[in-house]
Amino acid sequence: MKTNLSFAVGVGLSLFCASCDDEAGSGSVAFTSWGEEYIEEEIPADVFEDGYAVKYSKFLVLVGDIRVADEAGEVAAQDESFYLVNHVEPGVKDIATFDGLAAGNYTLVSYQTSPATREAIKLVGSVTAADADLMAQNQYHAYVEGTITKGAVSKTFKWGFSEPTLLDECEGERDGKLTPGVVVTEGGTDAVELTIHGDHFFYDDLQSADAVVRAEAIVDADANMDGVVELSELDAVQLTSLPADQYGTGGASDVNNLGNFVRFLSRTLGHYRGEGECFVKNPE
Ligand SMILES: [Ca+2]
Repeated sequence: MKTNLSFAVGVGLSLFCASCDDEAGSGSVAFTSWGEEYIEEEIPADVFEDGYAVKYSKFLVLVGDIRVADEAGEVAAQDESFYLVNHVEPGVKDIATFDGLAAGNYTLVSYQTSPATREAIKLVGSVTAADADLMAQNQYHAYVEGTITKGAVSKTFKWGFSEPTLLDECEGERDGKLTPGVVVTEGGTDAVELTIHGDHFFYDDLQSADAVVRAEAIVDADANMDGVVELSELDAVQLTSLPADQYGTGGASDVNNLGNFVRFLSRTLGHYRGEGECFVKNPE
């Protein structure tokens, strides 16, 4: 069986010693994924500008094609698998671990939240084969179910997203210092959390740092009033029909309705070591 793990040892070092990893020292990088309390528990009403609260019952994301490269772009480790995680399940989940990396700084780390073939999907934790089939057959990179509530108002949603997304040049806080990529130390393990942010679906601006979390427009999109907000109902809401100070798109000029607004946000779920960021790109 073909393995998806591939390693490349530094060629320069191997010219000078027979067992370079021993000479230079080697270590590991262990990637995990976590959806934080917002996905495990709820996004409480005080987070929302308009007093709604959101509880997810399912939050599937495919996290994969993790690459670790040095400053020159030389890939030292890559795992092409896509790990399917249901972030409602409590706890930080182990996904990929790379051992035997020569000690040093690998400043270029990337991963994807992208659709994958069924063969490339690995099940994590309580995720079922049926979940994986759902993702592969629909070519979803994310699938979420949940409930939006405020007082007597309650709306459910079941949304699937098919937006291939490369999260590139990730950096985040490591030992209190903003650090690009990973740092491999001799005999050590750099533990890196690929963090999924569940509140992003409710951001009211695609690019502004002043975006707030709100849900009124999404709740109001339930045109047939059956208590379920469909993505197709979001598609029917033009952004120009919403309050002028909400749902700004910045430079994303092709986003003109609420459905595409939320689809765009589905590309921003992936973060790095908690609040750390990556560049959001299209995979090659
Ligand atoms: Ca509806």
